[in-house]
Amino acid sequence: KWGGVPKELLPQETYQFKSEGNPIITHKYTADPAAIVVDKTLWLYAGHDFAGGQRGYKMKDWCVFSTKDMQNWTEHPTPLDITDFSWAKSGDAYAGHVIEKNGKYYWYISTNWSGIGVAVADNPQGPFKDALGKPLLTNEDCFASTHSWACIDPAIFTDEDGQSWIFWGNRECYYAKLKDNMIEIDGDIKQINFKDFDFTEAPWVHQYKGKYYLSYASGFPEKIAYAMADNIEGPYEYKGILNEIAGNSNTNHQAIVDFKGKTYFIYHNGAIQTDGSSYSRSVCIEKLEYNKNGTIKPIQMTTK
Ligand code: FUB
Repeated sequence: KWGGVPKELLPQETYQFKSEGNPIITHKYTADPAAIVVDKTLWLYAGHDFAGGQRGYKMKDWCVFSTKDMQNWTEHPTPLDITDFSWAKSGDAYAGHVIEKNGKYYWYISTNWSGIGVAVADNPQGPFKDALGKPLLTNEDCFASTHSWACIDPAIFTDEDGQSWIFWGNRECYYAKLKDNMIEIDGDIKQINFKDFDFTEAPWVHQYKGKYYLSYASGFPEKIAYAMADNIEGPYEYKGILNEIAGNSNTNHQAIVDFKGKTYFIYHNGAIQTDGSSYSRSVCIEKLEYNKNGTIKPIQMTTK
Protein backbone atom coordinates (compact mmCIF):
# COMPACT_ATOMS: atom_id res chain seq x y z
CA LYS A 1 0.00 0.00 0.00
CA TRP A 2 2.69 2.44 0.91
CA GLY A 3 5.24 1.84 -1.80
CA GLY A 4 8.08 2.24 0.64
CA VAL A 5 10.65 -0.13 2.04
CA PRO A 6 9.22 -3.68 2.28
CA LYS A 7 8.36 -4.55 5.88
CA GLU A 8 10.94 -7.36 5.96
CA LEU A 9 13.70 -4.85 5.22
CA LEU A 10 12.88 -2.73 8.25
CA PRO A 11 15.33 -3.40 11.12
CA GLN A 12 14.54 -6.71 12.84
CA GLU A 13 17.53 -6.74 15.18
CA THR A 14 19.05 -4.35 17.67
CA TYR A 15 21.84 -2.06 16.55
CA GLN A 16 24.35 -0.47 18.95
CA PHE A 17 26.02 2.86 18.29
CA LYS A 18 27.81 5.64 20.14
CA SER A 19 26.94 9.30 19.63
CA GLU A 20 29.86 11.72 19.54
CA GLY A 21 27.76 14.85 19.09
CA ASN A 22 24.91 16.16 16.99
CA PRO A 23 23.15 14.72 15.10
CA ILE A 24 23.19 11.80 17.51
CA ILE A 25 21.93 9.31 14.92
CA THR A 26 23.77 9.18 11.60
CA HIS A 27 23.05 5.72 10.19
CA LYS A 28 19.56 6.79 9.11
CA TYR A 29 17.45 9.95 8.98
CA THR A 30 15.25 10.54 12.01
CA ALA A 31 12.75 13.27 12.86
CA ASP A 32 10.02 14.41 15.25
CA PRO A 33 11.52 13.09 18.50
CA ALA A 34 9.57 12.18 21.62
CA ALA A 35 11.13 10.75 24.76
CA ILE A 36 10.23 9.11 28.06
CA VAL A 37 12.28 7.79 30.95
CA VAL A 38 11.58 4.32 32.33
CA ASP A 39 13.64 3.40 35.38
CA LYS A 40 17.21 4.36 34.44
CA THR A 41 16.73 4.32 30.67
CA LEU A 42 15.77 7.08 28.28
CA TRP A 43 13.61 5.87 25.40
CA LEU A 44 13.68 7.98 22.27
CA TYR A 45 10.94 7.60 19.65
CA ALA A 46 11.31 9.16 16.23
CA GLY A 47 9.90 9.31 12.76
CA HIS A 48 12.02 7.99 9.91
CA ASP A 49 12.76 10.16 6.88
CA PHE A 50 13.75 8.25 3.78
CA ALA A 51 16.47 10.06 1.90
CA GLY A 52 15.67 11.64 -1.40
CA GLY A 53 12.25 13.07 -0.66
CA GLN A 54 12.61 16.03 -2.99
CA ARG A 55 8.89 16.67 -3.14
CA GLY A 56 7.88 16.08 0.43
CA TYR A 57 8.37 13.76 3.35
CA LYS A 58 8.73 10.05 2.77
CA MET A 59 7.94 8.56 6.17
CA LYS A 60 6.66 5.01 6.52
CA ASP A 61 7.82 3.66 9.86
CA TRP A 62 8.77 4.85 13.32
CA CYS A 63 11.95 4.04 15.25
CA VAL A 64 12.80 3.43 18.89
CA PHE A 65 16.18 3.95 20.57
CA SER A 66 17.30 3.62 24.18
CA THR A 67 20.24 4.82 26.24
CA LYS A 68 21.37 4.76 29.86
CA ASP A 69 24.06 7.46 29.51
CA MET A 70 23.11 9.64 26.47
CA GLN A 71 26.17 8.36 24.60
CA ASN A 72 25.77 4.64 24.05
CA TRP A 73 22.56 3.92 22.20
CA THR A 74 20.61 0.88 21.07
CA GLU A 75 18.21 0.96 18.15
CA HIS A 76 15.52 -1.66 18.65
CA PRO A 77 13.68 -3.54 15.89
CA THR A 78 11.08 -1.42 14.08
CA PRO A 79 8.26 -1.15 16.63
CA LEU A 80 5.53 0.28 14.42
CA ASP A 81 4.89 1.25 10.81
CA ILE A 82 2.11 2.91 8.95
CA THR A 83 0.68 -0.38 7.63
CA ASP A 84 -0.12 -1.28 11.26
CA PHE A 85 -2.98 1.25 10.94
CA SER A 86 -5.32 -0.25 8.33
CA TRP A 87 -7.44 2.90 8.31
CA ALA A 88 -4.51 5.21 7.54
CA LYS A 89 -5.25 5.69 3.86
CA SER A 90 -2.79 8.56 3.53
CA GLY A 91 0.04 6.42 4.83
CA ASP A 92 2.45 8.99 6.22
CA ALA A 93 4.19 8.09 9.48
CA TYR A 94 4.29 11.62 10.90
CA ALA A 95 5.07 12.80 14.44
CA GLY A 96 4.10 10.79 17.49
CA HIS A 97 4.42 10.65 21.25
CA VAL A 98 4.73 7.68 23.62
CA ILE A 99 3.59 7.69 27.23
CA GLU A 100 3.30 5.09 29.96
CA LYS A 101 0.04 4.65 31.89
CA ASN A 102 -1.10 1.83 34.16
CA GLY A 103 1.83 -0.36 33.09
CA LYS A 104 1.13 -0.03 29.35
CA TYR A 105 2.84 2.12 26.72
CA TYR A 106 0.68 4.16 24.37
CA TRP A 107 2.04 5.57 21.13
CA TYR A 108 -0.06 8.37 19.64
CA ILE A 109 0.82 8.89 15.99
CA SER A 110 0.00 11.24 13.11
CA THR A 111 -0.84 9.94 9.66
CA ASN A 112 -0.91 13.29 7.89
CA TRP A 113 -4.39 13.19 6.28
CA SER A 114 -6.14 10.30 8.04
CA GLY A 115 -6.04 11.50 11.64
CA ILE A 116 -4.31 10.58 14.88
CA GLY A 117 -4.13 6.95 15.99
CA VAL A 118 -2.99 5.18 19.14
CA ALA A 119 -1.03 1.96 19.44
CA VAL A 120 -0.29 0.04 22.63
CA ALA A 121 2.51 -2.20 23.92
CA ASP A 122 3.45 -3.95 27.15
CA ASN A 123 6.95 -2.50 27.18
CA PRO A 124 8.69 0.62 25.84
CA GLN A 125 10.40 -1.07 22.89
CA GLY A 126 7.22 -2.62 21.53
CA PRO A 127 6.13 -4.04 19.18
CA PHE A 128 3.12 -1.72 19.32
CA LYS A 129 -0.33 -2.63 17.98
CA ASP A 130 -3.14 -0.36 16.83
CA ALA A 131 -5.36 -0.10 19.93
CA LEU A 132 -8.55 1.04 18.23
CA GLY A 133 -8.73 -0.11 14.62
CA LYS A 134 -9.82 3.44 13.76
CA PRO A 135 -8.49 6.95 14.40
CA LEU A 136 -8.67 8.45 17.88
CA LEU A 137 -9.07 11.90 16.33
CA THR A 138 -9.84 13.06 12.81
CA ASN A 139 -9.88 16.31 10.94
CA GLU A 140 -13.55 16.74 11.90
CA ASP A 141 -12.40 17.07 15.51
CA CYS A 142 -10.30 20.09 14.50
CA PHE A 143 -13.37 22.31 14.43
CA ALA A 144 -11.59 25.59 13.67
CA SER A 145 -9.48 24.21 10.86
CA THR A 146 -9.73 25.31 7.27
CA HIS A 147 -7.20 22.80 5.94
CA SER A 148 -6.99 19.03 5.81
CA TRP A 149 -3.76 18.32 7.71
CA ALA A 150 -4.72 19.92 11.02
CA CYS A 151 -5.02 16.59 12.81
CA ILE A 152 -1.34 15.89 13.43
CA ASP A 153 1.37 16.06 16.09
CA PRO A 154 -0.15 14.57 19.25
CA ALA A 155 1.55 15.33 22.57
CA ILE A 156 0.43 13.76 25.84
CA PHE A 157 0.87 15.15 29.33
CA THR A 158 -0.19 13.42 32.53
CA ASP A 159 -0.77 15.86 35.37
CA GLU A 160 -0.02 15.31 39.05
CA ASP A 161 -3.65 14.32 39.67
CA GLY A 162 -3.26 11.46 37.16
CA GLN A 163 -5.36 13.12 34.45
CA SER A 164 -3.82 12.67 31.00
CA TRP A 165 -4.31 15.31 28.32
CA ILE A 166 -3.72 15.22 24.59
CA PHE A 167 -2.61 18.32 22.67
CA TRP A 168 -2.26 18.39 18.88
CA GLY A 169 -2.73 20.47 15.76
CA ASN A 170 -1.39 22.37 12.82
CA ARG A 171 -2.11 26.11 12.69
CA GLU A 172 -4.55 25.72 15.56
CA CYS A 173 -3.62 24.00 18.82
CA TYR A 174 -6.32 21.68 20.18
CA TYR A 175 -6.47 19.79 23.44
CA ALA A 176 -8.72 17.36 25.30
CA LYS A 177 -8.77 15.05 28.30
CA LEU A 178 -8.08 11.36 27.78
CA LYS A 179 -10.06 8.74 29.67
CA ASP A 180 -8.03 6.56 32.02
CA ASN A 181 -8.01 3.83 29.34
CA MET A 182 -5.97 6.27 27.20
CA ILE A 183 -7.81 5.32 24.02
CA GLU A 184 -10.89 7.53 24.33
CA ILE A 185 -11.34 11.28 24.47
CA ASP A 186 -13.09 12.43 27.64
CA GLY A 187 -15.40 15.41 27.17
CA ASP A 188 -15.03 18.37 24.88
CA ILE A 189 -12.23 19.18 22.50
CA LYS A 190 -11.03 22.71 23.09
CA GLN A 191 -8.60 25.11 21.48
CA ILE A 192 -5.71 27.01 23.02
CA ASN A 193 -6.51 30.66 22.50
CA PHE A 194 -3.63 33.00 22.76
CA LYS A 195 -2.94 36.30 21.18
CA ASP A 196 0.83 36.45 20.80
CA PHE A 197 1.19 32.93 19.46
CA ASP A 198 2.21 32.06 15.95
CA PHE A 199 1.47 28.37 16.31
CA THR A 200 2.44 26.14 13.41
CA GLU A 201 2.54 22.63 14.92
CA ALA A 202 4.43 20.30 17.28
CA PRO A 203 2.96 21.14 20.71
CA TRP A 204 4.73 19.67 23.76
CA VAL A 205 3.58 20.19 27.35
CA HIS A 206 5.77 19.76 30.40
CA GLN A 207 5.81 20.98 33.97
CA TYR A 208 8.54 22.57 36.10
CA LYS A 209 8.17 23.87 39.64
CA GLY A 210 4.38 23.96 39.41
CA LYS A 211 4.20 25.86 36.10
CA TYR A 212 2.97 24.45 32.79
CA TYR A 213 5.09 24.96 29.69
CA LEU A 214 3.65 24.71 26.19
CA SER A 215 6.39 24.63 23.57
CA TYR A 216 5.59 24.49 19.86
CA ALA A 217 6.92 25.04 16.35
CA SER A 218 6.29 28.61 15.26
CA GLY A 219 6.38 30.31 11.84
CA PHE A 220 7.90 28.68 8.77
CA PRO A 221 10.75 27.80 8.54
CA GLU A 222 10.00 26.81 12.08
CA LYS A 223 11.52 28.01 15.33
CA ILE A 224 10.53 26.51 18.67
CA ALA A 225 8.70 29.00 20.88
CA TYR A 226 7.16 28.51 24.31
CA ALA A 227 4.54 29.87 26.66
CA MET A 228 3.84 29.38 30.36
CA ALA A 229 0.70 29.03 32.47
CA ASP A 230 -0.43 28.32 36.02
CA ASN A 231 -3.03 25.85 34.81
CA ILE A 232 -2.90 23.15 32.16
CA GLU A 233 -5.72 24.82 30.23
CA GLY A 234 -4.07 28.22 30.41
CA PRO A 235 -4.20 31.10 29.89
CA TYR A 236 -0.71 30.65 28.42
CA GLU A 237 1.62 33.63 28.27
CA TYR A 238 4.10 33.78 25.42
CA LYS A 239 7.72 33.70 26.67
CA GLY A 240 9.81 33.77 23.51
CA ILE A 241 11.86 31.68 21.12
CA LEU A 242 13.56 28.65 22.60
CA ASN A 243 15.28 27.29 19.52
CA GLU A 244 16.09 29.11 16.29
CA ILE A 245 15.65 27.54 12.84
CA ALA A 246 17.64 24.30 12.95
CA GLY A 247 20.08 24.12 10.02
CA ASN A 248 18.78 22.82 6.68
CA SER A 249 15.35 21.97 8.02
CA ASN A 250 12.15 23.92 7.46
CA THR A 251 10.55 22.07 10.35
CA ASN A 252 11.61 21.89 13.95
CA HIS A 253 10.01 19.53 16.46
CA GLN A 254 10.97 19.25 20.12
CA ALA A 255 10.76 16.94 23.10
CA ILE A 256 11.72 18.12 26.59
CA VAL A 257 12.64 15.47 29.13
CA ASP A 258 14.39 15.16 32.51
CA PHE A 259 16.92 12.36 32.80
CA LYS A 260 19.43 11.68 35.57
CA GLY A 261 19.33 15.20 37.01
CA LYS A 262 19.51 17.09 33.70
CA THR A 263 16.90 18.43 31.33
CA TYR A 264 17.29 17.70 27.61
CA PHE A 265 15.88 19.45 24.56
CA ILE A 266 15.59 16.97 21.70
CA TYR A 267 14.84 18.20 18.16
CA HIS A 268 15.84 17.61 14.56
CA ASN A 269 17.91 19.42 11.96
CA GLY A 270 19.00 18.75 8.38
CA ALA A 271 22.72 18.70 9.08
CA ILE A 272 23.61 15.49 7.28
CA GLN A 273 21.16 15.54 4.39
CA THR A 274 22.81 15.13 1.02
CA ASP A 275 19.83 15.57 -1.29
CA GLY A 276 19.44 19.33 -1.02
CA SER A 277 15.90 18.97 0.30
CA SER A 278 14.42 19.70 3.69
CA TYR A 279 13.06 16.19 3.99
CA SER A 280 16.01 14.25 5.37
CA ARG A 281 16.28 15.23 9.01
CA SER A 282 18.32 14.05 11.98
CA VAL A 283 17.63 14.02 15.70
CA CYS A 284 19.87 16.19 17.92
CA ILE A 285 20.03 16.67 21.69
CA GLU A 286 20.98 19.75 23.75
CA LYS A 287 20.87 20.61 27.43
CA LEU A 288 17.99 22.81 28.56
CA GLU A 289 18.39 25.21 31.49
CA TYR A 290 15.96 27.39 33.39
CA ASN A 291 16.45 30.90 34.68
CA LYS A 292 15.71 31.60 38.36
CA ASN A 293 12.28 33.01 37.42
CA GLY A 294 11.31 29.78 35.63
CA THR A 295 11.79 31.04 32.09
CA ILE A 296 14.00 28.89 29.84
CA LYS A 297 17.40 29.93 28.53
CA PRO A 298 17.56 29.92 24.71
CA ILE A 299 18.86 26.59 23.42
CA GLN A 300 22.44 26.62 22.15
CA MET A 301 22.66 24.30 19.15
CA THR A 302 25.89 22.29 19.22
CA THR A 303 27.67 19.75 17.09
CA LYS A 304 29.75 18.23 19.91
O1 FUB B 1 7.57 14.95 10.03
C1 FUB B 1 6.36 15.33 9.45
C2 FUB B 1 5.83 16.60 10.06
O2 FUB B 1 6.81 17.62 9.93
C3 FUB B 1 5.56 16.53 11.55
O3 FUB B 1 4.35 15.92 11.87
C4 FUB B 1 5.67 17.96 11.90
O4 FUB B 1 5.78 18.24 13.27
C5 FUB B 1 6.89 18.38 11.13
O5 FUB B 1 8.08 18.06 11.80
